[in-house]
Amino acid sequence: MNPVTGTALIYDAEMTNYKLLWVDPACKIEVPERLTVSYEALVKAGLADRCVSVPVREATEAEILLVHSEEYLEAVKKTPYMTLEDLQEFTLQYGDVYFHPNIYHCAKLASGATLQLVDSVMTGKVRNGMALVRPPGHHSMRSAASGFCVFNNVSIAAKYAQQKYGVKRVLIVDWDVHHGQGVQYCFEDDPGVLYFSWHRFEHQKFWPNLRESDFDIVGTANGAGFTINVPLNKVGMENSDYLSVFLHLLLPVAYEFCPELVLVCAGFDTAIGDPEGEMRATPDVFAHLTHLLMNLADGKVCAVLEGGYNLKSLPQSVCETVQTLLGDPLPRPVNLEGPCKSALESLHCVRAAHRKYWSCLNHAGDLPSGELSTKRSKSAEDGDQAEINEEEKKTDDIVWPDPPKRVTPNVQTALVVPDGTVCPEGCQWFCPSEDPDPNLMKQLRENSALDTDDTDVLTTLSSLIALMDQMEKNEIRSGLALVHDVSIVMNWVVQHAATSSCKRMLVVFLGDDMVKSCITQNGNAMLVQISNKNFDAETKNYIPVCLKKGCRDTSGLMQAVLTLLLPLGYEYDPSLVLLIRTSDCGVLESAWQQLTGLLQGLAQGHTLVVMQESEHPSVAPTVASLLGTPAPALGPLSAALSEDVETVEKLRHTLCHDWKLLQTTETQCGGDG
Ligand code: FKS
Ligand code: ZN
Repeated sequence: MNPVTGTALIYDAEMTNYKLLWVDPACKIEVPERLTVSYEALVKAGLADRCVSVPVREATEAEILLVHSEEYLEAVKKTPYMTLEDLQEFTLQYGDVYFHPNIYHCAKLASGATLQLVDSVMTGKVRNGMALVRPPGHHSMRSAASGFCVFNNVSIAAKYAQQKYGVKRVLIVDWDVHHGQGVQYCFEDDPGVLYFSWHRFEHQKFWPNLRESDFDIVGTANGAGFTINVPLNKVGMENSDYLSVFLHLLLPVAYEFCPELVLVCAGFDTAIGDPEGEMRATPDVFAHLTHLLMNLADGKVCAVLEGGYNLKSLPQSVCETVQTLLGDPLPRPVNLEGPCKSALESLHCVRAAHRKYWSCLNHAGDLPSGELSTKRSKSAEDGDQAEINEEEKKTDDIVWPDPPKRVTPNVQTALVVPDGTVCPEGCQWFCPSEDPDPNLMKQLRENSALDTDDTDVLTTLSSLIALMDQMEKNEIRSGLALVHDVSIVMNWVVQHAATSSCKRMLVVFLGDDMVKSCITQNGNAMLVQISNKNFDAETKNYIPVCLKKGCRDTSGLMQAVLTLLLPLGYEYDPSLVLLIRTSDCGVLESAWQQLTGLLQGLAQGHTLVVMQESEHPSVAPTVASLLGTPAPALGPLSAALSEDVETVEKLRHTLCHDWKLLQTTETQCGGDG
């Protein structure tokens, strides 16, 4: 069966046909242009054309009633016939929202568009997609409009997916800067919907000022543990803060949960320049957030627009999201110097509050004793806050560079494999653009470690080196080689990297061979080895991860990948990833595909996979992951072995002095270390 491909884009200009008709400072940022600039940016970037355009429709009453009460629906239904005065009065009963004679129509289209997206993805018409809608949805409640929202688009979609498609586990990722309390209330007791939200909170001083937005609100009854709130208590959060929360909290839990569908409340008021959020994440961070979700749920990711009020960062962020859904190489991650103190404090509190529900967090520390929570440092922070308030807060003046253009190389995946290997669809044999460099061949031949008679080995090595050079020049995205001896090849490749154009190489080695010797203190490579052998970490850039069953236990492996390898990789920011496995490393094919897929967020997708000759059956699945086919789901993960958890935690603890993205608490690194 061919994998599902394609990205749906759902938009209709009709949803720009309502606006605020009176003066209300709280609502003036929610303008029709939000939608037009976003759509136009997609058109201008050539992204809209590459998507499957799906028409909108109105949600039916029955669909709206999946979430809302009849009384509320009946009330909203009357708004098209109200006078301006009546509309204003009607609006008054709700908070920070406005009505307009055409908003009921638009709200039905916004919910209907979201359902069209879910249908397109669930029926396999497309793999994933985005709906650009207005009004947004995540604040609206069973019987109330709130925060520019009339009907709760994403909640309706989740109920619809449960009902129509029997989806048992839905993950809702709310990356909007506001807390989607409407979604939280809708599913608070439902273990079939995992709701994750980070939000500007400032110890409840920020709208919607709810006690139930704090980290210790985790869901009720059977739904306990299935609501995850990450209160952000300071403004100015950056890429590192968001990425840390994904790597150390959302993703481990999401993999344990194993969703069948991912819905994103995709608000971009979390981005730089936004007057509401006042955060500082650059638009390219959304490419990474999107990408990190795309190997869940067999790739079924539906992004639905919520907020976003800076008319420059909003369209940029929308483009980054859609371009990622389409499968283009990711931008190099930028500004990853580690999370701030306040983000770490929140992260720690959330992890502690959820440790009893999720085995991947079971080892997380306890909550700070005494008076709980992020409220502890409230008084300390009040000082800073006053300072910020004194300066005029002007988000309009903030400037940031345009996100770099994401160029797709002509060649997606090049193979260096023995004759007779089947070349899977979408990739091609590697033909070096130049003849092998005679000097290089001489060098290779002179190396005593090689059997010099073996011209095959020499040709393979010189091909690989040529391939790496072409990846470095961005002429080829990724590569895969089947070789006689992965350790020898790895040695050579790493040595070559030291003298080549490769800036930084991340080597990921799955297997028990002794390979550290090729890594030197001053080389330009970092080696992470996952095995069941206890190798010594002699140099800073050799990181041995010893798991009890090596790579055989998928839970342990995923914990190591998500909370150790990926944070290291993101902070190291390699220009090339060398991914190697020995034939006896024991990794399950699906876990290997997850690893391969997740690593595509690094080095703009420049991954060179090296495997043993005998592993030709793995070529097709590996190539698929390199090409962006979502890795198969791992099934709900059981707890990792406690020894493995301890190993990974210990490593994080020792390494977080040098690698700030490994931190999950303020004090982890001993402060004075
Ligand atoms: C003005 C206060 C405005 C209301 C904020 C509503 C945010 C709405 C949103 C949505 F996604 F729903 F659109 N307070 N300084 O961004 O969450
Ligand atoms: Zn928002």
